Amino acid sequence: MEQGAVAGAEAGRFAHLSWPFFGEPHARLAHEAAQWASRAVGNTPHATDADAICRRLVREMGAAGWLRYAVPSQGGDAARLDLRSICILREVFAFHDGLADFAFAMQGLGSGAIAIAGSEALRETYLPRVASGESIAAFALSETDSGSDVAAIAATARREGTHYVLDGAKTWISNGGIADFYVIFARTGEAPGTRGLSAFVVDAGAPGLSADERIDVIAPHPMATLRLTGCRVPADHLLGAPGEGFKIAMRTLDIFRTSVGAAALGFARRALHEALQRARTRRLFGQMLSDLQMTQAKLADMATAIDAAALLVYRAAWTRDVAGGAITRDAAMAKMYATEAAQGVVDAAVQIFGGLGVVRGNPVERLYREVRALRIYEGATEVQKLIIARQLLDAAARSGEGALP
Ligand code: COS
Repeated sequence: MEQGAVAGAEAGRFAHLSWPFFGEPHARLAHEAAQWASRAVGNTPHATDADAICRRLVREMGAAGWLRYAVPSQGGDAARLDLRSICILREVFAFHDGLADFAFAMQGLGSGAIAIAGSEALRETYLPRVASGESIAAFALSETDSGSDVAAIAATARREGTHYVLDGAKTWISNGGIADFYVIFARTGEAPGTRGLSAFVVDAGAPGLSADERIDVIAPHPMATLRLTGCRVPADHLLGAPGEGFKIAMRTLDIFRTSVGAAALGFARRALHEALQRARTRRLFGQMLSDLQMTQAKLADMATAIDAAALLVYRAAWTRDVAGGAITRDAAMAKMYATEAAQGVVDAAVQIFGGLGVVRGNPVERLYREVRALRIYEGATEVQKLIIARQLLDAAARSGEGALP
């Protein structure tokens, strides 16, 4: 589809910005970002050079000022991030191109732990460069045997004088290979499990760090396994106190999990948009595809799922921005529901396109590949269910719910 037509369709899909979660600046942000994206972001059907595209997107998003929404550069206080703005931008960028959403989001996720727990010196050194797009950030939590089960992290960090020495491997690291620095979580051993982990800022050029093992995924983007072999990191690159790494990771994810739901929304809205165009122009059985009730039922389910997802995403974002307090449960609901719903919406769009829907280069084929990982990364759907259920059970135990009056 022509970029102009996509931009034209955008007015309708911003109707939700009149919901009470938003102020006038949010609507303005969405329209400005959409205009920029329709000019600057190409639809990369199956990127052959995802590294180069991401580097360019980060530079251009920095220059255009978008990255400042994901990275609190002045003073570097994570509390100042406006999560609704992050979500709006992810929706807009995902609508146009998964790599654009990826480039934007990873700057925030990769530097979020510094904004949350970094010393003033670390915040001043790293955050302005991430916000301007001069520096690329990455978040290195997962390991081969520690994806959902963060307590099983095996990479170690031991103190040696003025440095920590890191050993082990981290994997599934987005921006691995192109990042200028990594926030790496490793075991410092203050206590077993989650209480013995710490977070470090490690420059890509640190001796003993290698990011050469690249991982090729179905929606190509920069990703690698990191090897740490006696990797020396200055002790003042520790984030927060030793042993606080797990909580820092979870606080970072509380922010960005909600925004994964927003990216899913962007993919789903694009899928519905493409499906509507197709249904209105495809003739079969002597009528239009859109005249068939089975098509109409699909479109109705898609639109309802999108609105339900948007309500959960922006409820979580509004709660963080305005009402205050923890959003762990709300973020988990938003991420889980929006990503699962988007998978269904994109799948329905592929079905409406028929054979064309699986032809490489078709927008819905791209969406089909792009949406899948969202149900896995930053906490799989199963992890979100654990988080929601635990909170319910804890609240019930505290209030004595379940006991007969
Ligand atoms: N914010 C702040 N603190 C948090 C928190 C949050 N969102 N979630 C948990 N904590 C705290 C808990 O309060 C607890 O504190 P105390 O030690 O003081 O009691 C501590 O952290 C441990 O919490 P918990 O017992 O819930 O940890 P579990 O090991 O049971 O882990 C899950 C729970 C599975 C939910 C967690 O490991 C998780 O989110 N896993 C998925 C990780 C992930 O997203 N991986 C993808 C990598 S990024 S692509």
